[in-house]
Amino acid sequence: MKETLTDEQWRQYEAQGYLRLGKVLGDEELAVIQRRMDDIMLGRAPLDYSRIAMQLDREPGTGKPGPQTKGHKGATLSYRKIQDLEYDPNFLAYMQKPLFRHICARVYGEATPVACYRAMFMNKPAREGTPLIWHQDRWRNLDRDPLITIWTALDPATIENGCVQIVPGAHHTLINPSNPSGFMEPEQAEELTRDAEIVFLEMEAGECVLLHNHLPHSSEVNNTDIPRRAFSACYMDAATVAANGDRFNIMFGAGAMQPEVV
Ligand SMILES: O=C(O)CCC(=O)C(=O)O
Repeated sequence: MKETLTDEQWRQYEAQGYLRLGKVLGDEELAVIQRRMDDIMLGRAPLDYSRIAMQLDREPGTGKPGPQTKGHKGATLSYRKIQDLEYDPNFLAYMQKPLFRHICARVYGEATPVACYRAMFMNKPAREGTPLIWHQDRWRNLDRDPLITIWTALDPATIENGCVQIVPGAHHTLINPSNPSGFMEPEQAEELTRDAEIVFLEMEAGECVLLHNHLPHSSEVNNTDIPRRAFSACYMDAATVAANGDRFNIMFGAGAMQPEVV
């Protein structure tokens, strides 16, 4: 696995707002991460679950996604979103791969410490899943926008099981800047996609894509018996501060978290 990108790859990323990084997770590493993810959902990972935000894909009783709150919500593979995975040594070690360090250094500057805004499992359980409408990744509670996300397929991601869709090259403009989390109004999404060449990011398990956070993206439900598990890690300048004064866990640079001691 190469640990740097070429100038040509950077040119592609800057023009298109995304770059396929290929298979970053080897087969054995992938198997460990897949098992770990299922263990976390099933409540059998040796983790402090009070630090992990977990959201069910279908809340019993409502059939809708449940609240995104800390703590385990039951032994099931039907979680939609699990965040704070930097507290898991396997995921932290993965997030600190040299290739990702190289990408962060190029985007934020060699000497800039880099933090994680979110380390998130995003799942479309078999025959379930929740549509995610067109949006750009922004969080208005932060004093600046995080710029990049690295999205890793933990299962084959296909059109049928709800792979991520993007509009290449549309990351230079904010489409709905007044929405606190970058979600678009239906008419904005319609205008964006009407004549656009939508790219479906079909990927093999273990493959990664680098996404500019302002690249419009969305995803559909899973119409297959194969889950669509994925890990989405958003990296930002560690100087970023939230409106409530919170700072974030450091991935690269002084004070970086270490997998041996999380
Ligand atoms: O995994 C998905 O379907 C979309 C994830 C997403 O919006 C993100 O990683 O920012």
